[in-house]
Amino acid sequence: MKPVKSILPAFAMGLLLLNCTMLHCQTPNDLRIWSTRPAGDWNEALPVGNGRLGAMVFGEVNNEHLQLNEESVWTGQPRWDANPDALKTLPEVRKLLFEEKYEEAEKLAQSGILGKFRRDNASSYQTLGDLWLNFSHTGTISDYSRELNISDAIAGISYNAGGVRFKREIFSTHPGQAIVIRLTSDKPGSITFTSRLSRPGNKADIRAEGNEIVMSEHTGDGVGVRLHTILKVVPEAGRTIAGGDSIRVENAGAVTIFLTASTDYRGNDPSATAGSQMQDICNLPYDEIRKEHVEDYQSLFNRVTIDLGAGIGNYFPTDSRITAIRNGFEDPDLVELYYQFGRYLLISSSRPGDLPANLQGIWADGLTPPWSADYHININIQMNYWPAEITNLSELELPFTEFINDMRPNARRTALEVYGLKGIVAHYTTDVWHYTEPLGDVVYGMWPMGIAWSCQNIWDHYEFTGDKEYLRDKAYPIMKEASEFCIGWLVKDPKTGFLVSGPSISPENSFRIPGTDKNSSLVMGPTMDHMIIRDLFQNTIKACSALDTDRIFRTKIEKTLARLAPVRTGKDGRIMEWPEEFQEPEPGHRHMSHLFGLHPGNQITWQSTPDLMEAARKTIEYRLSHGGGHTGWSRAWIINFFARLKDGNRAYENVMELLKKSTHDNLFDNHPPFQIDGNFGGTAGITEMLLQSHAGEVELLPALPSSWPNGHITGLKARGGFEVDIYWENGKLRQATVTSLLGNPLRLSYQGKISSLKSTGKGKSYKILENTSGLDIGLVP
Ligand code: FUC
Repeated sequence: MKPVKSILPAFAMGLLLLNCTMLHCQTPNDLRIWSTRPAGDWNEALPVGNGRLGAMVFGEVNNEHLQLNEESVWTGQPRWDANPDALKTLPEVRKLLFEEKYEEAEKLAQSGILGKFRRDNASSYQTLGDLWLNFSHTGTISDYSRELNISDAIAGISYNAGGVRFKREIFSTHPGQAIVIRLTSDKPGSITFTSRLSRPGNKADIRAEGNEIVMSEHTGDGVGVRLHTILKVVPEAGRTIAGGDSIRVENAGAVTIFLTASTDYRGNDPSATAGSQMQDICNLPYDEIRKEHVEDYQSLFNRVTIDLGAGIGNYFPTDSRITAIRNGFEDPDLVELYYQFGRYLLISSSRPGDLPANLQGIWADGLTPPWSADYHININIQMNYWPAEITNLSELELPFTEFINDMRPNARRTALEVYGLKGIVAHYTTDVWHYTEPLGDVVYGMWPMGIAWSCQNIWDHYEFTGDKEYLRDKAYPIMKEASEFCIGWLVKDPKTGFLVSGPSISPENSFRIPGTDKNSSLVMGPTMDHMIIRDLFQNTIKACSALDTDRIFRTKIEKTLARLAPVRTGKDGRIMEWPEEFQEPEPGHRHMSHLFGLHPGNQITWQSTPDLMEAARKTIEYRLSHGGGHTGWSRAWIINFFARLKDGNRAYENVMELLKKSTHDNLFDNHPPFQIDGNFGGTAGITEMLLQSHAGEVELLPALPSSWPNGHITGLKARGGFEVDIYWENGKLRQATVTSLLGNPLRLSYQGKISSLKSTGKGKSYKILENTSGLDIGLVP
């Protein structure tokens, strides 16, 4: 790709910059998503969130709109929808599949194993409602700007109206558990507006009294949570009039608006919870609330800095930068912004004690968001957490572990009643009521690997933090039960003698039944299942050793592992997705499940399986040449694949494709309309280009593209408890610093050069330089 910036005539750039200065626009290295116009639709609005409570800020001058979310606003209830015939049907489906009677097997599994109830229509995440602030500015509006500053997690709107400069600051504070809006102007007594709450469906009870509006509803027409929202308007000077569902403020000097909300999802009284949250915050000075918010946010966000080289992009509004990227412009600052935005989104949608980030994090409009904005566990939620450990946000992974932990009672019941087995199992998706039964259509529903895959993220938290208590009390009990299920689930393939998983699918993909024009999905032994089970078994064995526990169980896993079907390559050199080399009706399918071993797994590496690396590359190329990567999350996964293949330029090409084809103007991942996994997968992929630690060594700059010749990244984390800063120049390592947080041995690599320390000092930092024959590691005094 030709870097357009190098051919922009200098005088044109000068003019642009001059213009920009006049427009109050940004300075380089600002981490701001900004625009010179209000959001035209939801996908242009700006997200704020404190892990639980969030808003999309539209920024209209006369009609400010905040679409609100609270993570537990869900319809539905706990249910049990397992197919009562499952247990007796299972052996027959397996027999039919081993006899290669795919059509019959799939039909039987559909009627006899999958539950008949369509759970996807029975429960959904929903919007909390909408907040409206109606101003009636007249006269000329000028110098409008709307931004989200992701270095302090504050959204801002400013404009001139009738010669007065107005400003709004909006954030969602984690310490304060509230959304806070501050309205100011440069002319005393000039702020006049009406505030109102509403909720789609018009079923909410909304009352305004004094300085407060209260909104409550029992969602799902009574089958769902009860929600309670309080809005409090605190003006400085001026007067307040409440009536009906709104509060009017006239001629105030400045106004602070607080919004708190709760549901009864955790068994609490939501009005008491929202009330006490309001009580705790509404009398504090704004500056203090703001300061505490920024400090709390930055304690997480500031752990990582990134510089991929400077451009002129920061001078331009984010929407025009996305357009420029689509037209071939290279904008390393936008990649930095996109990268840090992924971290911003995780900090804003996943805090310890809260629910994990769903398909849309916490930001979803309306009463029926796509896929109910649920928790898909056949890649999506796992991808949400890929950046957590590596970008130094370890504690934000904990909601995911807790969520899987909370699924265990249902998951145990499903293992026992549906499959007659010990242990825990869940399928392609779940919701806040933690359902685990196989439901829906075979092509996505007949896949009992949801928990087993999640165990990888759960184990990773231990690998990065070395937190033994977490391993003993949280991770290992889940991994043990997931392994118990898999041990019982695997059956001997009469043809090969290996243990295989089935009946199961390769997530959401189909094959052509040999000799027919029909498609099917169900087999005995999809490759991905074996990769996931191998990963789970290997990690559970390591966990047993680390905790010095369950030796008999450990031996049982080892014996099962030894008999597990190996990865096979087909005649054309690609990794086989199914046990046979079937024809593929959709060769560019978005799921690339049989590459799990390359990423997020570690079974396929240059160090241990170079042949499979070549096969993996062919597999990706084939998918891409047939239109693969067409969803944001799929494209983001491809970045991670090429990073693991150590092909920096191909990884970069896919970063650009993600920005060009799957990114909205507000930098949200576009999976029409929005899905957050692509954002998280993108941030993870860029990290994997600069640092990897999955193959037993800490590898610096494994996939540095030629487009980022100079730069640095600081504060990344590596397995084994290391914090890593890397600086590079002219495409080569200039210097790295590795700080050992746990005192573990360190094996470092850079471009094939390897250096090791048998032990490191806990808390000690080491400076790494490349020399002609290897790497120098020196203790930083
Ligand atoms: C998986 C994907 C879809 C979508 C859905 C929520 O099933 O195949 O693209 O992301 O999850």
